[in-house]
Order: sequence, then C-alpha cells, then structure tokens
Amino acid sequence: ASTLKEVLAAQIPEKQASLLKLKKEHGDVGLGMVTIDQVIGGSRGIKTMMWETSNLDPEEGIRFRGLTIPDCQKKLPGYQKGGEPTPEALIWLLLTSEVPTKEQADMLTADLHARSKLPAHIEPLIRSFPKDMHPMTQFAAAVAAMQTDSKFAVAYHTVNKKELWQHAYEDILNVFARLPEIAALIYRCRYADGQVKKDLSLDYSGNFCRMLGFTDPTFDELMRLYMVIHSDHEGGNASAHATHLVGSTLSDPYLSYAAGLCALAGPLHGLANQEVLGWILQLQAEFKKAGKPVNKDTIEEFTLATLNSGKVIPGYGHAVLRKTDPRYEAQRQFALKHLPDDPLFHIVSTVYEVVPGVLTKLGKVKNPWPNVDAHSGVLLCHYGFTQHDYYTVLFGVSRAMGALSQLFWDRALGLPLERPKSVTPEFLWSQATKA
Ligand code: FAM
Repeated sequence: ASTLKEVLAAQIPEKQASLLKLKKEHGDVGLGMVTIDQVIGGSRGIKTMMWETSNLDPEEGIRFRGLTIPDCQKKLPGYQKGGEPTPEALIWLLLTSEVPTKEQADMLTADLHARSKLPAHIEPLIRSFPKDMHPMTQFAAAVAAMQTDSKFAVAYHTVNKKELWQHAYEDILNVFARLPEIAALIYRCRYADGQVKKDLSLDYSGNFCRMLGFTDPTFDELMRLYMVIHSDHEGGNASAHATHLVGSTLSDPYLSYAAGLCALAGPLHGLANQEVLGWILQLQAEFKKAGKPVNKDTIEEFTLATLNSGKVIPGYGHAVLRKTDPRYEAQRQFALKHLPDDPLFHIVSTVYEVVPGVLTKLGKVKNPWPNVDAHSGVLLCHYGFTQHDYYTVLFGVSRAMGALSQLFWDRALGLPLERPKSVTPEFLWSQATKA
C-alpha cells in the first residue's frame, strides 16, 4: 500500500494546476460584499480564506473532507473492531481526502511512534516551569521550543521553494508525533509524580492515555473520539486561523502551531472546556451548601445569576453554528452508552434542557445551543481526569491535526502571505455618510 507521503506527492501537481486555473480564469469573480458591521464585529461570515480539510455548515455542523462525525464513526478504521475512529485514520483523511485502510492507518501509527522522541532540551524545559504556570502556557512554550528541530526552517534557506512541502511534511508529522508526550509531561509534572511511561505497543491514543497515567480501555476509546472530534472546525476559528496566518509568512510548523495554541488558550475559544467544568462544579458546590436539589429550576436560577454577573455561559453559543453542535451530540451518545448514570452527566443534560431557553430570552444570542465544550469535561471526569485547568491541552493535541493538515496544503499549493486590508474609523465614517 502507498505510504502517506507517496499518496500526497501524487496529488500535488494536479491540485497546483487546478488552483492556478481557478486563479487565472476566474480570479475576479466576487464572493459577496463586506459591511461595516463585519469589519468591526469580528469578520463574522466574511469569505476570506480557502480551507480544504473541513467545512462548517451553521445548521448541520462540521464535515471532515465531506464526512460528518457519524460518517467518520462508520467509515474510518478504529483500533478495536467497531470502536471509535482513530486520530491516525483522521489525519490520513484530512491530508489526502481519502478514507485509509486499516493497514494504512496502522502504518501511520508506526510512523508517528518512530517520530515521537522529543529533542533533548524539551523535558528539562518543562520540568523547569513554575508549578502554577498554566498548562496551556507550558504547552505553547514547549512547542515553540521544539523549533530547533525544524527541517522547514533550514530548507527555506537551502532548497528550491518547490520542494518546501517535503520539509513542511516532516515537521508536521513530527509535531503530531511529539505533542502527546509533551502534553503528558506537563500533566504528570503538575498533577502526579512527573513520570511518563510510554506504551508504543498501543495506538496513538492508547499510548497517550498510558503516558497520562490512565489504563481503562474505555477511556482509550474516549480519547480516540475526543482526538477526532476536536481536530478541525474549518479555517476561521482562532486556533486554525492563527496557525494558517503565521504559517503564511513561511514561519515553520512549530512556531505556526505555537501561535495556534496561544489562540486556543482564550476563554471564548478552547479554554471554554475548562470553564464549563468549573461552572458545573461551582453550581454543584453552591447547591450542596444551600441544600438545594439539582433540577431545572435551580439550574435556571444559577444560569441567570451567571448572566447577571456579566459572564457568559461557557459551552453555549458559537460564531458560526446555529444548532446543537454535532460534536456535543457525539459526546452525548458516548455518555448514554458508557456512563448513563453519571451524576455530572445528569447535570449536563439538565443544563441542556434549561440554558438554550434562557439564552434565547436574552434576545441577543445568535446561537443558544451547546458547543463541543459543554460536554467534554464531564466525560473526562468520569474516568478520573478531573483537573479541568488542563483540559485545553487535550484540545490542543487534537486541533493540531486540522490546523497542520491544512498548513501542509498551504505550503504544497504555495499559498501567499496573508495580508488583509485594515481601514481607519474615519474611512468607515466616510463610507457610512456616503451610503
Ligand atoms: N452566554 C452568554 N452570552 C452569550 C453567549 C453565552 N454562551 N453566547 C453569546 N452571547 C452573547 C455575546 O456575548 C454577545 O453579547 P454582547 O453583545 O453583550 O457582547 C451576544 O450574545 C451576541 O453574540 P453572538 O453573536 O451570539 O456570539 P459571538 O459570535 O459573538 O460569540 C462565542 C461566539 C462562542 C464567543 C459566544 O457564544 C460565547 O462567548 N460562548 C461562551 C464561550 C464558549 O463556549 N466558547 C467556546 C466556543 C467553542 F466553539 C470553541 O471554540 N471551543
């Protein structure tokens, strides 16, 4: 069977030719106007970038190379027969747009394991961080520090730019391969004995769980699902967009993804998964102290109190989605199958019955439904992974698969420096008064 690199090398010429044709023959076709509200409102809905690995429909949710999450659960090979799809299978799909065979996915597992050794200075660097340094700060710093190993950075000065994709490929696969051990080191140093025990006889997710210190095979299955559903959410989300933008300067994949991680660390983006668990535990503790039951009424009260204190409800809403996130639904199905009686799952389900109604009544929330973060923490908690100020690191291991798969194609297609035009408030006012 062809290796991943062979499949990609064979695809590049035709895709380069097709993009050239599109640009030459149709480059001046308009894609819609831009309004003042979009320019000062966070570019919502502006079609400003090309992204091929996934697309997000507001009503339907994410499709990875055209496949929905249920499609992926049906078509992508798992580790166990009939088990959750693996991140290795998803990486193959995102990069090549083809569903891999089990053999091809297993080849990628072996390749990633072979690439997983960290540069010598990374472990001491992580061990030198202050205990109270946020795990996401540690994660971004460690990924940037791995840049000493970038083949792309060296190649920029030594090879013809037509060959740069080969070196981007090496860096990108090396980043995929090394993130789990960096993440596990950060976890074990902060919450456990600092020891990381690999098990390269397992797949990517199984080994990751062992390095974190978890041995329950059902938790391995949760990690497989978690890695797949957090991987990509088209190009406009802040972590993917930051990676793409920094990469467009021909900064290497290490520095590009470190930028993506800094974006993911924001409470309105990836840090929301930590915020959700914090909110639920605060709710649980307050109700316990007040001797209140956990039901729709008390949860509505708590939701209103959060809103009245000027805070958002974490895990709800989305800049693009206008329906319940299918990534939430996939996690709900996992919970119904594996932990139907878990008390935190019961709270999450009751929150789901209450919060959309409350947010709708506010009249300003465009999407009152839950996103991926509303459900992820309670699943992790069930298996003893309770340290919620670490959760976004898991999100960061997964999001690399989408952001860097697209970065591969950015370089293989020779996409240029990204440089949109900014305008002054005076210009906006001049346009407004002219209209
Ligand atoms: N709770 C309270 N208010 C909310 C809200 C929520 N969950 N979602 C939106 N709003 C407010 C929003 O703050 C804004 O209010 P102001 O005009 O007073 O500033 C108003 O509703 C209109 O916002 P919008 O157009 O509906 O949403 P945006 O596109 O501006 O923002 C989010 C989208 C995700 C930032 C927003 O829904 C939010 O803050 N959600 C809570 C944080 C969260 O869960 N983020 C994770 C998103 C997830 F997809 C991810 O990236 N991991």
